[in-house]
Amino acid sequence: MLDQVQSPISLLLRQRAEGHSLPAGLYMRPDVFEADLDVFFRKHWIYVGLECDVPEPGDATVIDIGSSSLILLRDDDSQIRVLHNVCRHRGSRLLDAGSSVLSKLVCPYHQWTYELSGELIHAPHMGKGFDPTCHSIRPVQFRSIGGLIYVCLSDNPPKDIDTLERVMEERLAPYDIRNSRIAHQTDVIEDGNWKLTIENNRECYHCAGSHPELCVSFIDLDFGYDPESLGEDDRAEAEEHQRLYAERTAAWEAEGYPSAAFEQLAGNATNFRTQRLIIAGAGESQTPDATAACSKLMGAMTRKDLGDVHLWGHNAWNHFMGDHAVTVMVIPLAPNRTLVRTKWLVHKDAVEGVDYDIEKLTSVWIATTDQDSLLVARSQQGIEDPAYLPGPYSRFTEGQLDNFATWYVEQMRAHGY
Ligand code: 3BY
Ligand code: FES
Ligand code: FE
Repeated sequence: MLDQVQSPISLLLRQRAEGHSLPAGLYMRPDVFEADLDVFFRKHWIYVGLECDVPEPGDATVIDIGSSSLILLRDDDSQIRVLHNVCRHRGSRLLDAGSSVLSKLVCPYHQWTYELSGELIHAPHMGKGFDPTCHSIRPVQFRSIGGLIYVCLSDNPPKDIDTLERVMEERLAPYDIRNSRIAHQTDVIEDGNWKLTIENNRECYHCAGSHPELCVSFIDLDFGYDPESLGEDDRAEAEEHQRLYAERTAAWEAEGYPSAAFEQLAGNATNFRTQRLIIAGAGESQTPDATAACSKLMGAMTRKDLGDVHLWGHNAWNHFMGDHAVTVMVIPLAPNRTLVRTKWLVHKDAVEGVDYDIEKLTSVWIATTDQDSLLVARSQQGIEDPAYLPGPYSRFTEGQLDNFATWYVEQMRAHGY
């Protein structure tokens, strides 16, 4: 029997029906995966880490994205640098995966030696005509936005990163993320396509059924609801929450804390949305009882009642609260494998066992991430079944998924697919 000829990616993109999830091939084909890496992880700005990943001069950490490998480091002058993990002699990787402390970058192959700035200072036996100044390690374009490191691997990065910078520097300033400390980190590898990880994060339709721990502190109403399908009591509660949102947002803004939703979700732009969310129950933090986990508040914060500054992009989601922050980066590993790296941040002087209990700090998002990981794997399995047909998004609770799928298709087309 002849092998079936694969349809071009462009046909899959054309087959996507408005308001519906994507055709199966877009979640599973290796050629689509390579195209995704090129468009969304090379040509767009992506979130890759934090200044506080490398708190001291000489600290370095490696971040792999597809066939690219980046070194995030702090140089001798305490400046953040992002360099390609590629030697300028014959291309050897300079550093292995993980974190290290360095005084110089020495290539393991022939010992070319670089300053932490990337400057080549030692290249034996290269002769008189050799100019080391032409062989610095290639820098990566990056921005530190409130201490969050965004990179773009293209020579022509979208300019509107300025908007993200303007909006988020102000919102993040009181939290002083640059000088916070990573109290805990987890890597979860989800058995699903990266778009399913992001889609899953952009709705809370599944929260009531899957996230008992998160639901103590998380109010999903801003994700929309269908008034027709709610009973009288639930409708009254929903309307009360909407009223509360309007009231709290206005009050926070009047006190000088930008809180209203700001989003940029269309066009050849850095895809992001931010809003200060109300924390439910005790109202302080995403912990098992919604009270603060850390008694030393973030940065210069003096209040625990400033909700949760939520920020998400196409490979990240973050929650900045009075006592701690949770920041998540998503990196595709294969068509059906995705790395979800979560970091819990506290004030740099907060001491475990004294100022916070690590279990209370981390348990909600550890549980939520494990639950989401199972949901993503189930979606991937169902989508790989030949019986799968793209299904309708709820226009009340899944509007952000429709936005994402639409943006995805438009961006693929804009980049020639
Ligand atoms: O909080 C988040 O990051 C997302 C939004 C709604 C569901 N999910 C938990
Ligand atoms: Fe790095 Fe030769 S490849 S020194
Ligand atoms: Fe979830």
